[in-house]
Amino acid sequence: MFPDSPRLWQRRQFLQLSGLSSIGLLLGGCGLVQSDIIGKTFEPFNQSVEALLLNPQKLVPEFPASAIEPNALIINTFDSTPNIDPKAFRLIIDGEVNRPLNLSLEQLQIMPLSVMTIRHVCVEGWAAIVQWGGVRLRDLVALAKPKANARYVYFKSADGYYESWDMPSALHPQTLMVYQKNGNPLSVENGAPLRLASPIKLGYKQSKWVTRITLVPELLPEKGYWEDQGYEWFGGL
Ligand SMILES: Nc1nc2c(c(=O)[nH]1)N[C@H]1C(S)=C(S)[C@@H](COP(=O)(O)O)O[C@H]1N2
Ligand SMILES: [Mo]
Repeated sequence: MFPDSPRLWQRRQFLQLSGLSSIGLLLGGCGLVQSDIIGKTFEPFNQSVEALLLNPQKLVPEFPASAIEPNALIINTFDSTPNIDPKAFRLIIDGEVNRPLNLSLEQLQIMPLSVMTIRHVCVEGWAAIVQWGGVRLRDLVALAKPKANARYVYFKSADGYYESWDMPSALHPQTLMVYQKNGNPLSVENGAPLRLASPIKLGYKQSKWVTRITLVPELLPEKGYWEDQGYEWFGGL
């Protein structure tokens, strides 16, 4: 359905990126609804990626902006802070997708901005109400046209951190790839240019400096930086 010519492909991609909305993604005429991602078996406990994209899950209540605790978010980085040139930055989305993506920060920033004020909870015993702004991960996954067998999502970070998430959590409407914190551009220490943020997962699931998102059918022996040292994998809140 998508022409092989890189130029045509880029044009299609740009049109889709610039006109993107969750509803438009699935129902709009941009050629995004593909017969190959519709009509696969519905698994109740382990819902298919297409069912999850069509049925957004229940929203977690958010806080008003007045509840933001500007100094409560403690920088928590296991090693050193990577310095990524935002101009050279690319987010790769690959694995079990029909259309692997390689997106610049600019392309991410022309997609619809979602802003949410939520509580960040670290297992080390602190929490902070933070406002995050960025792109819904579900929109990015939909854009990459996931294959029916995609069940988990791996996040690779520039500091060597890695994480894996279950598909329902990754496609939750409040799971965002963010580039703003408390109304400002994300700082390098907090994960710039792009990090994960979600009110449904503990802090260690929320990878900073994400450069690659890979959809996979099964979990690998490596499940996450902290998980591989004994932390619980699901990390739900
Ligand atoms: N790449 C990367 N992401 C990471 C971490 C890390 O060390 N490296 N630490 C995690 C932990 S334990 C927490 S609590 C949050 C902290 O985010 P902050 O440093 O922006 O407060 O980032 C998470 N994401
Ligand atoms: Mo944490």
